Amino acid sequence: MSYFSNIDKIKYEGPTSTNPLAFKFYNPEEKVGNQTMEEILRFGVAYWHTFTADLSDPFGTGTAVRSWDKFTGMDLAKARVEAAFEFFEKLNIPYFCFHDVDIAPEGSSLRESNKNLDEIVSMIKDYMKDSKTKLLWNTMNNFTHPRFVHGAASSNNADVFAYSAAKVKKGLEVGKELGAENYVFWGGREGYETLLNTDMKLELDNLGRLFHMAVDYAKEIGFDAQFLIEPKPKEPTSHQYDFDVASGYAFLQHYGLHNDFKFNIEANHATLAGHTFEHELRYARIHGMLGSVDANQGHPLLGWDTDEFPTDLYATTLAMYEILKNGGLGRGGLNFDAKVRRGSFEQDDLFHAHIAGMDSFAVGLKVAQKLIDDEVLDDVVEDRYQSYTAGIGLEIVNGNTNLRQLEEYALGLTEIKNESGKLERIKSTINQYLLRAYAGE
Ligand code: XLS
Ligand code: NI
Ligand code: NI
Repeated sequence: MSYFSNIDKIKYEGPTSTNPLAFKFYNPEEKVGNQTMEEILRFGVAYWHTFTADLSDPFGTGTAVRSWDKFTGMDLAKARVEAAFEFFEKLNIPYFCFHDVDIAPEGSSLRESNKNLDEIVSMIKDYMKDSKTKLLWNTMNNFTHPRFVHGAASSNNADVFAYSAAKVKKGLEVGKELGAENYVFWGGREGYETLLNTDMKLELDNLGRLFHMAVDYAKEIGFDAQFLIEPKPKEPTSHQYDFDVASGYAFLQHYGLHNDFKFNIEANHATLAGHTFEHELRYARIHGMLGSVDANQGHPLLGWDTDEFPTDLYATTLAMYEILKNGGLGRGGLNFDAKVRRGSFEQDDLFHAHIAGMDSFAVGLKVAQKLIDDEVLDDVVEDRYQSYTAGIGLEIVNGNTNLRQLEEYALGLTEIKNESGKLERIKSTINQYLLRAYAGE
């Protein structure tokens, strides 16, 4: 049975194509540097937004029209798998990601939930045999059910900790079964509302304990995926423990987990934390912690996780700049943790949204590669930090000086001369690179 019978395989038709169901910039086989676009970008579809969500919001019920919604329960879960693999094939997407509850309904007990999961996982495994689409990562939803009201590993209730741990154990087994490249922890409710009733130290320690147990169990069963933490500053709790990359990195180092984890960085979470997307990518990159990306964008006027499909070419360019400078994403990828707007309820919108996101990152990739080839920003930065390449600057970075010597040096200075940061000139150059990419140059 076909769920997208009106849609053919999406092909690359080039920048002048007027076919809305074609890629204009994403050409999987095209080489950028010495790899193909497909190899560098490693796009993934988020199962929850694309096959499970109904587009409801806190003020309105679902609007999504989905041909698989005529089913319920396990039949619906199975129909979604069929629809998903048809979608993957038609979109020519190399990866997908899911939470346990996206693919299979929760049962009335943990045992029953696991049984439902096993059934769907084995169906997915069968579909994967005939598909090029692989599992970028899986995760467990330890935040939606009422039992997680006070958190999962950071709950005040030890039974909830145990339940969460049991779910993570299952998640690792599922990841192994399906050959996942990564395993993600997004701390959905790992945070707190108020300190008035919270033992922050115990909650953080327990979170560290669960991560250690996960690392140990993965080793025990021979699941060699890269572990990833996905920071987010707020929502649903007002204080999420994995606020951003910097605080997450401090947490990982404190608990001795930094060699076992990297970060899954989401654009909209970066902006919620008051950072730019590229700030988070840079912070992770320079510490060797950039693992994977949840590719989306926030609404500039709204202060929550709107999870829009990424279409801002400036943002995709600066993101790809960091990713290329990182030498790529390794086992990670660009997972579209993004949802069509509530008003975009038709099924075809799912294709249009992914095409928009894939084309936007393809443009970003090409422009970023050009900026790197021409050393545009390298030259700017090199020039700006010249003072550290000789004289007193070189002494400072080589660790050859101290406060006494620096005082002596400073006392001898008659004038300190700074130079312009030339921000507007740099932005103008980036615009020029973007516009030349549109022109196909
Ligand atoms: C929510 C998160 C979530 C994670 C996976 O804001 O982005 O979707 O990516 O649990
Ligand atoms: Ni995410
Ligand atoms: Ni998010």
